[in-house]
This record gives sequence, structure tokens and C-alpha cells, in this order.
Amino acid sequence: MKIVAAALHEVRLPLVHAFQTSSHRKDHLDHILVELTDAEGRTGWGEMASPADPFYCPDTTDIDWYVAWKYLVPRLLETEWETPAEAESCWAKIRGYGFAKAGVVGALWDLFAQAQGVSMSHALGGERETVKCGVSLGIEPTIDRLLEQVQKQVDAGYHRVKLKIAPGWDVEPVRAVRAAFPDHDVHVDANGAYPGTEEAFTQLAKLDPFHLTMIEQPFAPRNFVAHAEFQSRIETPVCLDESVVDLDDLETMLHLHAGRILNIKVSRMGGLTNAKRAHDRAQGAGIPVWCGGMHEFGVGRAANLALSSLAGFSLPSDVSGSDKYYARDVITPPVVAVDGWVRVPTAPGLGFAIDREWITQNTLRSATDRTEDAATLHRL
Ligand code: OSB
Ligand code: MG
Repeated sequence: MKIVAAALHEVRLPLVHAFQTSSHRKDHLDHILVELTDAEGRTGWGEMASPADPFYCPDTTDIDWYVAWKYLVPRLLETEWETPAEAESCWAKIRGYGFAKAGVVGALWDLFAQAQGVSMSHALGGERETVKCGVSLGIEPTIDRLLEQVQKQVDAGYHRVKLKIAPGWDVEPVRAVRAAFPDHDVHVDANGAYPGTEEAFTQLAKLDPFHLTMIEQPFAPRNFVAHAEFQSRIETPVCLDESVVDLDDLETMLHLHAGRILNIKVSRMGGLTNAKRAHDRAQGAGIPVWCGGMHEFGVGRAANLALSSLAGFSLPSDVSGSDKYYARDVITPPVVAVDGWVRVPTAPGLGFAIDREWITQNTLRSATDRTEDAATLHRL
């Protein structure tokens, strides 16, 4: 296959409910949509769910725009490929910028699946027809407000509720949520906000009696040693998120026993190809995985859904309905969760139509690059 044109569209959507983590607060998001056209005139879509600021990871929207425009797109336009993995080899020498790569890789998988006339889930080797979903709740101003949010999501049928924690906002909110929801699947995520010290170990170990499903990323991303030490002292499984940005990190995690659960984010792993490889490796090692989200618009959400259909995704994914975050999504119909379950589309490719009108209305900037071959394509 050959890509003859590539467009980047930076799109801003407002969030229906502001989201606060240990590091920042957001009421809208700017994601870059990637539109690739192949020599047969098919279009594939992907999404760079890069955060605006480098708090979760070093990638940001502006940096990823630059990297995609300067390095990824020009190389891709010169590459003949049969599989997404082959196409990705054109940037084998480019280190990092997983979120930028993930956006382009998503569009490659969409095209690859369309060319074969199968769904993205099928192309990836997915088996599930429906995906079990959970939600992630930000830090709320008060415990009462948090309990209201949890109640709302439990009523909506979501199977797991994840609470963001930070120093000063940990044991008390968890105690309150546990008292109100004694049997619900609840877990916490610190986004690496705790230092790897004895004091922090002692504080976080106070969460052990609340039978949480996991404690996600308590310490800094590179601090595998603190995660391993803390895991050896508590019953609750530790889950890694920010620490694992490639397959080598996953080997480090397994080797050091730095956690018993892996959060696989498509963006953080550099795209669907590596996310699938991480799934396969974790499955072989007996590590349960789940698909984490980055508040994706519909294009990225559809990729998360396809990935979550793989057999090893045994824990609820962050694939909530589009309506949890956006009043109108960039795909039609939007992703819909019914009693906490989302159906995996069976139509070829992404399985959702692109709402171009909504994308155009909300675009902050666009750019297109094309090969000479594109001139032969009537529709360009
Ligand atoms: O740690 O999972 C995280 C959003 C931004 C940065 C980090 C995280 C998150 C989420 C998003 O929790 C959850 C979702 O997309 O549903
Ligand atoms: Mg996380």
C-alpha cells in the first residue's frame, strides 16, 4: 500500500465536566486528527491524544504536531508497505513521541482493515463482541461532590470506578467511597504523585485494607524500584501506567515484579501495533491488562475499543461512552455504553463515520502533505 496524502487537523472540543488530576485541570482538549489517503482513494483516520502540557508525559500537542509534520509524515509518504508494522519501520530511528506515532499508526490500521474488508478489531485479532467499561473520575473539590460523581457513574452501569488520588487526597476519599459502595470495583490512580520514600509507602499502605482492585502508578515513571518495593509490601496489586512506554519497560516491570497489572494506553505505547505486542507479552506472563484512556475523541476511542476486544483485556477498559466527555463527538454515531458495555463495531476499518462538519467547525489548524502520485488521484 502507499499513502499519497496526509492531513493533520488540530481540533478543540469542550469537556462536559472539567477533569482534575494530581497535576492539572482541563475543561477542553485539543487533539490532532490524522487523515491518510492511500493510492486507491481510501481514507484512514487516527488521533493524537497528546495532552496540552508535559505533565502526564513529555509529549504535547504542539510538539507532536511538529514531530509528525517534520519527521513522521514525510517518511511515510515515501514508504511502500503491506502491514502497519512495515510502514512504522520508516521511523525506526526516531526515538520517543509515542503519542504522535500512535495517531499515524491508528490511521494505518484503519486503512489496513478497510483494504481487507474487516473491522479494526478483527484485523488486530480481537475476539470480544462487547467490551466491559469503567470510568475514571478526577479529583473533586469535596468528598460529597466525589460521592455524587461515583453514584452517577455506578447508576449509569459502569463496572469500575477509578479515583484520582494525590498527597492530601487519598485515604479519606477512598474510605468514604468504600463506605458508600462496599462491593463496587474501585481503584485509585496517583499519576506518579508520591515520592518513593518510607513515609509515602506508609501512607499508601493505609489503602491496602480497602480491597481496591489496584493502586495505579503511585511513584514517578522511571522509579521501577519503588514500585517493586511497595508491591512486595502490600496485598493490593500495583498497576503501571506512565512507567511503561515501550516493550523494554514492560520487560523491566516483569523482571523486577514492579506491578501485577498493566494499563495499556494506545498513545503511551506509540500506537496499536506496540499496544498489541504489549498485550501479547503480558498475557504470556500472566499479567492482566486493561485499556487506559486519554479522554480520546471518537477516532481514538474507536481504536481503544478495537484494542480492548483482544482476549487479554480482562479488566474493565476506560472506553466510556462519548457522552461522558463530549456533547458532540467527531464520529457518528458516538460511542455508546449500555449498562457499562460497549459493542465492538463489525463494519470495515474504524467502524464509525467521521463527522467532517463538526471537525471543520472545531478545527484550530490544518495542514496537508502529499506525494506526486496524488496528482493521479482524481478525488484529490
Ligand atoms: O492516568 O489514566 C490516566 C487522563 C489524562 C491523563 C492521565 C490519565 C487520564 C485518565 C483518562 O484517567 C481516563 C479516560 O480517558 O477515560
Ligand atoms: Mg493512569
